[in-house]
Amino acid sequence: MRTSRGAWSIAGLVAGFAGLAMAYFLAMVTTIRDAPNVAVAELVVRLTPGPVVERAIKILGDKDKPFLMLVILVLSGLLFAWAGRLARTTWWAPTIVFGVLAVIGGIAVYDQRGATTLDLLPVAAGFATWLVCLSLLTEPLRRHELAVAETEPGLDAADPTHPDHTRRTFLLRAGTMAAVGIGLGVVGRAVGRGRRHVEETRRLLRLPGVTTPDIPKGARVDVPDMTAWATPNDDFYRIDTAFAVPTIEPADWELRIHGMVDREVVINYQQLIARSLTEAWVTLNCVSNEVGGDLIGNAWWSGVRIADLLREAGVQPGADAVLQTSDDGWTCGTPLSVLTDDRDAMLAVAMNGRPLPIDHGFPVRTIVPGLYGYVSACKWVVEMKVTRFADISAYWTEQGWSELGPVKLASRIDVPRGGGEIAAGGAPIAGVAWSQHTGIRSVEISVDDGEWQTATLAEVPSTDTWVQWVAQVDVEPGDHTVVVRATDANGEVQTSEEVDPVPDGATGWHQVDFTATEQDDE
Ligand SMILES: Nc1nc2c(c(=O)[nH]1)N[C@H]1C(S)=C(S)[C@@H](COP(=O)(O)O)O[C@H]1N2
Ligand SMILES: [Mo]
Repeated sequence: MRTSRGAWSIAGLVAGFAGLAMAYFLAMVTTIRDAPNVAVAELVVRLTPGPVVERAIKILGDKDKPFLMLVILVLSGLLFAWAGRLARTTWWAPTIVFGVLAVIGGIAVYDQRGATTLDLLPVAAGFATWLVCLSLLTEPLRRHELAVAETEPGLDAADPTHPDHTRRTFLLRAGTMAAVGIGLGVVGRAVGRGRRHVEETRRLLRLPGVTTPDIPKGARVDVPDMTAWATPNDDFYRIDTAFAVPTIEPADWELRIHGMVDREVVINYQQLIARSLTEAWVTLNCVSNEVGGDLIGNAWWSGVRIADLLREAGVQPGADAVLQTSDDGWTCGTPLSVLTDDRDAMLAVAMNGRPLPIDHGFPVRTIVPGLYGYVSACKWVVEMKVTRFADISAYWTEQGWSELGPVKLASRIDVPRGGGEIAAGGAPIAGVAWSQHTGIRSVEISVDDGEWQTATLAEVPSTDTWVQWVAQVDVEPGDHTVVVRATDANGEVQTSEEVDPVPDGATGWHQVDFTATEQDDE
């Protein structure tokens, strides 16, 4: 007696659905819009001629989508079972079946609006899960066939070559995979639902006092391809340690200010947004930003001044730090001084006139002009403990990053990009410079190690933002190099010393190679 075809089909089915569950789970926790099988359904709808879709809707009513999903899952199931049966004779045949399915899933995911290569991760993980699970299941089946064919009577049932043993191994593995798969599905569903609901709440939120940003006159230099002065939310860099970002309903949010204070303050979202709001343009950047890097953005933030809340709590003498904690457990230690002086350190609720995007800390995050994000800009902030630096450690300082994180004076060339082209005989070179809360006095560039040439600065509303600069150059056709340096409002000149981001931010001058080409003047 050999194993029945049924066992091989079951191996294919269990492996197949385990792979789908893995893909679904990853799509939900990495906040990708939906699972690959849903993307396939959408692709099918897009590719189906309109009249057919209308017909289907007429027949099926609002059950059209569940019906299509069911068809896709049943078809997948048949293919999974078939792949399992193929595995009995050829190891590579199921790989091809799964491979083709993965490619279809990948195409469907990639075809979605705004898809990135990262969105392919669930598909790739699902494919890997298929292959691993299938080989874990076919291995005992193969041994079972041998065992049935060759076992001598009287062999102990605990012996690995006994048919009972191989059968048990198979059932145990298949059962475990099914259970883990169901678990992934359930958790993925809960995470996905939570996010969708918070996304909905966020979309419908109206925040009185939050105004839409007006880009200050004169803040932009008029140069083609120049970086936007105000960074749109969708383009704003994102850095955090969260695998699944916290999804917090505003109604559930609460901030506790405690530690070395006279009165503990607990404030909920309604109470927070009922207070008077401060709004300001603030440029936020990451300590990990390399010279010339793009981990920097400028936005119009609306929020409540932290200084006022701390005053109400009554900070006790001896405190010099605030340990901020995020809903996801991430922490940062912020100097008390920057939270209580006259700068716009705030609990921000809106970014560019809209409630904070979930990825950028919804419903509330901290923004402190003049400090790197890792010591100040706590997203999904839920706790502030007034304390002493001597008594605390925080997420990044435990990894060896510096305790204090004031931003360093820096400048960047944006036009031309490295390897780019400009017109020979007269063209603009432009970029940004920043030293938040200190301000930029001047920017200079030098082409091919020539004399420093002073750039023209655009106007900024405060010292808390980056400033755009432009310089007109006149170069011969051919390859050139340009380097930039800034001077801050105190007269300090940006250092040329090249230092890595660890432990407290990179320094060095940004340099760009470019080619100047003759222009036809017609
Ligand atoms: N909860 C939480 N907040 C966080 C971080 C994080 O990992 N978790 N990263 C910080 C770092 S290092 C930076 S540079 C900024 C980035 O903010 P953004 O993602 O909105 O640009 O958030 C800060 N706030
Ligand atoms: Mo950062």
